[in-house]
Amino acid sequence: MFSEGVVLLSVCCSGLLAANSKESDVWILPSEVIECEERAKDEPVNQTLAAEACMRTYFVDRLSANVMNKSDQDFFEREFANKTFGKKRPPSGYRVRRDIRVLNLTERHKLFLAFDALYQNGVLARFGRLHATKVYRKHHGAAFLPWHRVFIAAFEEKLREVDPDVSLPYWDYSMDYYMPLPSDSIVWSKCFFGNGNGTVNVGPFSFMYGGYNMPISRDIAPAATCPPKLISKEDIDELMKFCNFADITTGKNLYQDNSSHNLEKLHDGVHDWVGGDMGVLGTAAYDPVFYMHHAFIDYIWEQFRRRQTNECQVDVEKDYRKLGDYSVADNGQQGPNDPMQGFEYLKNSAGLWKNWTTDFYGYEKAPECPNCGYSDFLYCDMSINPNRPNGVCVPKTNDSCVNTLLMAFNRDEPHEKPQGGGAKLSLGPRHFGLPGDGRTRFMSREEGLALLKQQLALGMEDKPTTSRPETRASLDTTNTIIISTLSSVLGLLLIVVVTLVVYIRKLTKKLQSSLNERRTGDGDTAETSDDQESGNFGSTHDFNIELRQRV
Ligand SMILES: [Cu+2]
Repeated sequence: MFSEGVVLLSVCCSGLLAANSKESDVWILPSEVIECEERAKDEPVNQTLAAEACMRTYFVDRLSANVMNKSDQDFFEREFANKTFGKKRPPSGYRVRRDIRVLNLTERHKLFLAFDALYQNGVLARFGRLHATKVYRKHHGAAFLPWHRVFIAAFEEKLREVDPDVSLPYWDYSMDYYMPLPSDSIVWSKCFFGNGNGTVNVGPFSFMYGGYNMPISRDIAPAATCPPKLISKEDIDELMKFCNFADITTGKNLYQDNSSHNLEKLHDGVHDWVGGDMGVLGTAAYDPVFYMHHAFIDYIWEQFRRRQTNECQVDVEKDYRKLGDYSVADNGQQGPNDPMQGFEYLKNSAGLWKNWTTDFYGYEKAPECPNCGYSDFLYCDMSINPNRPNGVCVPKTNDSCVNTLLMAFNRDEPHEKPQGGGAKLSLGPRHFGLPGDGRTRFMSREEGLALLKQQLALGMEDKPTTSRPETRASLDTTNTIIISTLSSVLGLLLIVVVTLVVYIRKLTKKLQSSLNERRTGDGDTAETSDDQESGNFGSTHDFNIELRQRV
């Protein structure tokens, strides 16, 4: 387990092996390991092996704390299995998901209270453990989108049991992307997700305990060897050029060429970008940010599904990856007929049902210019993105969070002592996101802006036209095609007419000469001269022979 963790830790984005000097900085020995090593010094044993054993004991304890227990299994079976969940409109009714910056203060407060209730009663941890158990049954493969759709719908249903006014918001980071430094975004303040760096100690999720019985922590926009990225609007546009589930999902080959339009890989990048607990599959779903990240991934998928239905004439309930191309691990658990872990009475293909977004939930369109959802935390920027002449909504910076009414959570002191001595819990399977444009929270806004502009200019090179000129360009192309086709047809007609004229002339001459032949009894001279005249038209010659025979 331990060695696997270390290997995976050094696997950089896109699966390239890279020595990561920054990561090694965080290998401070936990106090338990130091104590264990101290004890071993008095024993007649190989000290290197003893040190390894101390580390192993330390981490195995924490990893096992993360696995689903019997009580969790009973919970998911009782709450969701063998019921109508997923088949009928849920007990709490249809709900609409909106960007979290569009919620007003009361709505946010109600949302955070519902999260708190699920934290206090242990439901959040149950979902965290379900997500952490057998991660390859639902990651790095075809089941990723359908499984997470059901997972967050189930979690949302629990939120609504606490407060039926609440629906799960999404975090549209394709807006944060256009800030010079997305790590400055308002979401990383006590008004929303709390701090983005280190143990979460402000905001509605402060001092929530996550995987391994440690308070959740984050490491947004880290200065890694391959700095990760958020998903941009250009990334979403790229996805929307495709028509099939297989085009945007992961199959057997994780490193396939379609990575720039692989929604799971793009999603992995956001996990890496948030870092800390979110960066590791085993701990990600303990951080409430997980659910809002996944609501946005699901929203992107839903837009893709609408395109499949309306523009591609694809049946979204039947379109899956082909047999034998279900997952990297190829563990026979990501096929359409394999049961969904935690929701075993459902098959993976149940995540493709249309009724999720007709009977369960819908999405309010992401905020758009000029009003940006009338949010206090967004503004319309007309100049930053040359790809979008109508402007993009951009979040304000975290110093715009001035209202402290949301501090009603009694978690400002850890209720249980952290067991580690500052160990970085980046162990276990990691996500495999795409490399970003290099922006980290450690640089100045000027540097960030320069990198963002460079990135957007690159996008312009790839796609030299924005949406409007694109339409014009395609119209021009259509015109060119029509004109060239017409001229070719006219040219052909001209050739046919000329041929016919020549032909008729020849025919007339032949008839004339045949008549002369009859009269004089000598036609050979006339034929020779006609052959020379007809030149290229071999068939005319044959015709002449036939004509002569008949005549
Ligand atoms: Cu996941």
